[in-house]
Amino acid sequence: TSNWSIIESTLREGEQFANAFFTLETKIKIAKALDEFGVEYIELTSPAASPESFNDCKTICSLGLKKSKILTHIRCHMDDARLAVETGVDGVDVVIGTSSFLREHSHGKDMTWITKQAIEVIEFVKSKGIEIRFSSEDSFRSELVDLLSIYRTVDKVGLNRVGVADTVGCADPRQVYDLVRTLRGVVSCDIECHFHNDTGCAIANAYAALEAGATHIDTSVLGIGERNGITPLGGLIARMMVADPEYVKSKYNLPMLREIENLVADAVEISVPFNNYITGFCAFTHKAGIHAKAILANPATYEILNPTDFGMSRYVSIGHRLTGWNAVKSRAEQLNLDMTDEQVKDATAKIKELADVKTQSMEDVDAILRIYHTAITSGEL
Ligand code: HCA
Ligand code: CU
Repeated sequence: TSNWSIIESTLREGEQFANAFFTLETKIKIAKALDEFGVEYIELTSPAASPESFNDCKTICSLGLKKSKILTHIRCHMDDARLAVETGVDGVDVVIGTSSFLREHSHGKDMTWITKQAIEVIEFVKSKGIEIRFSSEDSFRSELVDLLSIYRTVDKVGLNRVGVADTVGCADPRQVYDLVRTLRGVVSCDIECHFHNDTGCAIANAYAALEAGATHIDTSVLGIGERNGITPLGGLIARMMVADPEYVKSKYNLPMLREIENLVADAVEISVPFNNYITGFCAFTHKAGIHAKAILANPATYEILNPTDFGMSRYVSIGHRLTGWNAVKSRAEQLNLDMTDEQVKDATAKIKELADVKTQSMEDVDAILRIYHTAITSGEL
């Protein structure tokens, strides 16, 4: 799983999130932050969506970002393709529904028509010297023969990537692995994957896709998108940091993750979830006495990710009934209070007694420690 890229779709899929409304100013801020973070591609809403979408796309293309290439995302239609190539984008992501659900209830076209249309759009975009990707919407509810046949055809025509999309979030990692593996044997171009998170598989599916030979994963910041969204940028980073830390660290400016999430959370008026990957408030908080003791001895005992890689810090929670004297001792040391183990154990018993009534804040814990310490130095204990 090394040699893959991120197609960051906060400014396309993310605009389909219920709360999203991005002004040009906000889009520019997000695009610059993503560029700074180091994503390889930034995908923007179709210029065919509205006049402002067209203008915003043009403006973002003219920012001259350092690293990220700009893509826009269009229907498989010549009118959209003509607009897209006028915006100055580096690449165009084309999509069309191939499942019977979408063929019958959305555009009403058969595979022969879809294939012909795809070739025309691909040839046109290529003729402008722009990157092109062709993707089938709702890939996992499409007929495998239809999918493979259209991918094979477009690969022969020649293009940068084909895309697989789990539009409804129904796929599981094994299905993803099988489909991408099969596709890897059929096309020679790159393979991009897009996973919705309706059943909580979006990160695992992205990982399975990479293991099977996919080269590009679609993400959005905090996973925002249609319904409950897609593979979150931070979640993919967390997963890949475990799989291949050096590669991830070499490519991305990891301490920026939190800033980008805060920026997007503010823009769409949500808060970062408590259990968010890497940046959730308790992502590096250790609580039970046994955990705290081990973490204080060696953080790797109970941490697979190192908070400092992301500019985050570790926190050992002390003022609760599950606490242990090792954690209390370490706090006493931090406070420069000279206490014997026996004295620390007495203080721990007091903390537990109080915490049985109500969780004690760090200030409460510190106060208890200071009282015990004063009592010791004054000879009362
Ligand atoms: C949608 C389109 C899409 C496209 C994915 C892709 C999907 O239904 O809004 O271009 O690969 O999920 O199918 O986001
Ligand atoms: Cu989608």
